[in-house]
Amino acid sequence: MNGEGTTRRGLLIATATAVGAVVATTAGQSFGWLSGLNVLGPRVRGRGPQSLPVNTTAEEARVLDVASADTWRLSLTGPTGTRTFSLEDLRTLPQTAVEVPLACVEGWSSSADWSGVRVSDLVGLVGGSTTDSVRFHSLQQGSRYSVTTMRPEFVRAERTLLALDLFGEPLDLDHGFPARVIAPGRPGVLQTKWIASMEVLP
Ligand SMILES: Nc1nc2c(c(=O)[nH]1)N[C@H]1C(S)=C(S)[C@@H](COP(=O)(O)O)O[C@H]1N2
Ligand SMILES: [Mo]
Repeated sequence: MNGEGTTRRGLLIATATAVGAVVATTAGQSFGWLSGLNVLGPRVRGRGPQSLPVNTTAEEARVLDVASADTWRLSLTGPTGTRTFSLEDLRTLPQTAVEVPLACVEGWSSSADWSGVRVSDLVGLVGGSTTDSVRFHSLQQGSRYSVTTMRPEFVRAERTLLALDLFGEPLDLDHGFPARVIAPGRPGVLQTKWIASMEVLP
């Protein structure tokens, strides 16, 4: 065996070890190759609260106070008018559990167990129908993530939720407490956190 062969083999072993370490520390999650090797924040290492990466924290979004306040209410507007719901009110409605991955354009994707109220149920409570679109407003102001419009095929889907829980616990503030959008098949960027209001569009 010549020197070059030994060196190459050593390199291969070192590389395989590094890959193994990355796979082990990011179990259950998939990341871009380079981001997995970088020493960056929790968003790429899968160590956010509740074992899910965080895109924007509640502090960065400047919603810490409003999102954690007992006075939070969901405002829901539709053809029959506007209704408001406390978090307790939402918890008395039928809850649905779904496993849905969050996929972020920043290069990570991570599956999670969510539960909450079907968006279609909420739409029905204010006189909306299965052909309606819904606009969601976040407590977060002045960001491109503050408002999302959802087309009817997602609104009526049985697995589209106003999610209240993540892995069986109330959402962490950084994951959108008290309520966020979880709609299977939509990109992470549209899974709006810290929902303040929903409007059934005319
Ligand atoms: N209000 C609000 N919602 C948001 C964001 C945000 O910055 N503000 N980021 C979005 C993006 S880009 C992603 S990938 C997901 C990330 O959700 P997570 O931080 O709970 O993992 O939230 C989405 N919802
Ligand atoms: Mo994202």
